[in-house]
Amino acid sequence: MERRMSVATHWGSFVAVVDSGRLVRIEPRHDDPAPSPIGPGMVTAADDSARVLRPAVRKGWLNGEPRAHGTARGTDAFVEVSWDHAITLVSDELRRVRSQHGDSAVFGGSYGWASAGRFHHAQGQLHRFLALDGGYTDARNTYSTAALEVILPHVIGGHPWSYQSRMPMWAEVVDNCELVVAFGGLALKNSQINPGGLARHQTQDLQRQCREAGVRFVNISPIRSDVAGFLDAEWLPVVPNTDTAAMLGIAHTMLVNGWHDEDFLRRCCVGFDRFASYLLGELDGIRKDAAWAAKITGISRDAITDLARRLTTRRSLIMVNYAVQRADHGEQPIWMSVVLAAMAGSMGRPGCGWGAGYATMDATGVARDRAFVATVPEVANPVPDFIPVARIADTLLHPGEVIDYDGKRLTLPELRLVYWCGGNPFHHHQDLHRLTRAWQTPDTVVVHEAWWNTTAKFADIVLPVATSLERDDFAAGFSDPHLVAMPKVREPAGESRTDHHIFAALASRLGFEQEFTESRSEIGWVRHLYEQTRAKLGDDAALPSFDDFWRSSTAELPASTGPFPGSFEALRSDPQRFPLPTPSGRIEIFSEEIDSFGYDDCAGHPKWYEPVEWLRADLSDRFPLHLISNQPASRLHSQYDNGDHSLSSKIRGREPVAINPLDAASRGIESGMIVRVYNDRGSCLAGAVLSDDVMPGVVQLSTGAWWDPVQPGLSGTLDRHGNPNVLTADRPCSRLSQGPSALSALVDVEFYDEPLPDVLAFAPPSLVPPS
Ligand SMILES: Nc1nc2c(c(=O)[nH]1)N[C@H]1C(S)=C(S)[C@@H](COP(=O)(O)OP(=O)(O)OC[C@H]3O[C@@H](n4cnc5c(=O)[nH]c(N)nc54)[C@H](O)[C@@H]3O)O[C@H]1N2
Ligand SMILES: Nc1nc2c(c(=O)[nH]1)N[C@H]1C(S)=C(S)[C@@H](COP(=O)(O)OP(=O)(O)OC[C@H]3O[C@@H](n4cnc5c(=O)[nH]c(N)nc54)[C@H](O)[C@@H]3O)O[C@H]1N2
Ligand SMILES: [Mo]
Repeated sequence: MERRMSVATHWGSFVAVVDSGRLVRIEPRHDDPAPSPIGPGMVTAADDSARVLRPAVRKGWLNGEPRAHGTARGTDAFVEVSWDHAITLVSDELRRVRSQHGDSAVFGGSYGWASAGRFHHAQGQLHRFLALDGGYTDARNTYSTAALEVILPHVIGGHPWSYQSRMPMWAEVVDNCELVVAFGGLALKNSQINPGGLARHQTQDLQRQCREAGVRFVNISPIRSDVAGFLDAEWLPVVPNTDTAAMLGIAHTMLVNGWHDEDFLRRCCVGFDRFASYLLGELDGIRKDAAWAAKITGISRDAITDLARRLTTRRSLIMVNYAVQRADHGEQPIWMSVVLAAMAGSMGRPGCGWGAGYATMDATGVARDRAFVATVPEVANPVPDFIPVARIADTLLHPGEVIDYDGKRLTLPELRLVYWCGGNPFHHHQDLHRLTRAWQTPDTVVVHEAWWNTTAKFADIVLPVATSLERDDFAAGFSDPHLVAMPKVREPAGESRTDHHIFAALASRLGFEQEFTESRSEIGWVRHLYEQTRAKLGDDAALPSFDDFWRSSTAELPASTGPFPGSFEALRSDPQRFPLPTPSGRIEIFSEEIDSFGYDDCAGHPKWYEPVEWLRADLSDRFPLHLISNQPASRLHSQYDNGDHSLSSKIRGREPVAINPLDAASRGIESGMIVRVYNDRGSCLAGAVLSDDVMPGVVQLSTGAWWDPVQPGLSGTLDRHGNPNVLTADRPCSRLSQGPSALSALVDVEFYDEPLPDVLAFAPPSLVPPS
């Protein structure tokens, strides 16, 4: 007998069809106008050969071989052990490391997206466990938007993410805006996603409404298809990483023609004069005019002048995506985009002005916020140490070194035990060969994973976890006004357990089980968090009882009514009464605070800094193509790369790389050929796709193909599968944010004229008996 059950994921809600306990298929929900094809592809992965079925320990580690440096992490075989044995090994090692090296030697940053679900939130569970056990070194900011998160509080004030409720919503754009200029485009592929889940995908409809209302779109991006075809956008291909120069050219044109909004700049901003003298070249002798910008960006002088005119004469909205700041000096395009919007005269007008991240998930621009939903209670971390999230390899390689970060000086701690739960550093980090070297330094790496991905293969102790399909929970996405039930639709594969179950067992061994579990069962917790939500929202919200919710699978949350402090509309109306939460109370075009840090790579106002790697760098003689490693259309990061949908996107098993036909022709590359993408850091195979959508000089290879090194221990070894992070640089954006700069990398591409090696990314490591 078939049963239909609710499923919630970061890529939407679905219906699981289950027959006698077996998951048969996953279908779209009838009320989702744009369901993601990733959902149905999850079925086969649930039982594929890459599943981790039993706890496993790296052989060398188990045999007590040297625990730091020169280990065989990533190359060794694994020995399967019982849960009891695994729990003993992990709890003993936690005790040893804490007593010998202190609590800050335990790294619990564990960055990553894990899965939807309020209770089984991997990082929430890990942090609660580690905090109760004595604490851990944490990681700050995200791989998504580190530069933005650090710069924006200086410029517009408030919480790093507060811009999401302060910028115009799509519905307001429809009603009020005439011109959208999108730096980095508006890729619909990315709006499949909402962290935490979503009931219905809305962005596509909202974008269509804009078009129907006559809003014009300009796509400033190296890739034409970053904007949906139905928007009929103008495409201005831009040399990657030069958006700041383009914006400066537009700003200069506004200034010299007197088109800028002097009134707003005077009343609501500080520091325009100092910035203006930079624009005019009074400080460095270089006028940042349209001709200057054209040379750098490849956008014509006329197009830049035209944009300056249209931005100041139309009701306009300047959008920046996240990719533009995941780059060398990534703070600058974010800061400069705010300044440009302030100059354009639209800042603080309904549906106009400035906003970021519209094309990054089905949440930004859809709703300002959502009502309160309870989560697993946090426990304060007794250890104060943290690292900027993308400095993990630096920390492992150079403990004790002092680095700058947002005006502070941080000493990188010495990490002895790395605990990862719900993330995939061998997906997300840049320069994987460098990470591999760094990864040999700690004594022990513990990983909770469902699949033998690269991070699992590079661990010492792998604890197999149940997936989100294999546990009871409920989801509440970012700004999504729904709760969605997530009943267990199948039993955990093999001996896998939930993260919570594993931590409860460890807590029991370490003597704080009761504090960790609060004596609740897992379903008891789910019910508790739901009831807490229901009680907090009160009678007006009228949430159904837990049992009714569980039966009907969704519950509607009341709309969030704010307050949303820091509004630009309020600022425009009366800056004295409604100051921004910045030191000056205004938009900081010049920041005294940043200026006082004295950084040579982030001055007191937005500036053009040449990236280390870009198409006009000397290095382009050897590596003449700029690599865009953007988000994959066919999966979320590395998740479900082993699922049907992602697998069907591969070319002879390799990740597709898109290349302009001109660049392909000069290299004798044809569509469907397997090519080698390479630079001095590494190389990978990929399947060529010829496309006019990619500007000449640029190649596009999405992230997320599980890294498949031919010789795992060997630096620079060929990746058979197509993971761009063997090519990217592990270089901070600047001393201010220390963010990742994945989008600043030069490569070359050649036809791979050798016998094709099999892709072994999805094969488990060798599992051997104990010796
Ligand atoms: N070159 C380049 N690199 C990039 C980017 C880029 O643009 N270019 N983008 C960056 C960005 S924006 C991000 S956000 C990061 C993403 O990096 P990650 O968030 O690390 O990537 P995911 O593939 O989502 O990794 C999540 C992992 O958690 C596991 N998992 C899922 N659910 C659970 C669970 O319940 N418990 C446990 N224990 N594990 C679970 C999955 O199997 C998967 O291995 O990548 C960054 N890396
Ligand atoms: N399907 C899917 N959707 C996702 C994700 C996923 O893994 N899969 N990940 C989610 C996450 S964690 C995040 S943080 C967001 C990320 O959202 P974004 O960072 O906005 O997304 P990307 O796809 O990395 O980049 C979008 C486009 O930016 C353009 N671009 C790159 N560099 C430059 C540049 O220097 N200048 C200009 N003008 N354009 C440039 C590229 O052409 C690229 O296609 O996406 C989210 N959405
Ligand atoms: Mo991200």
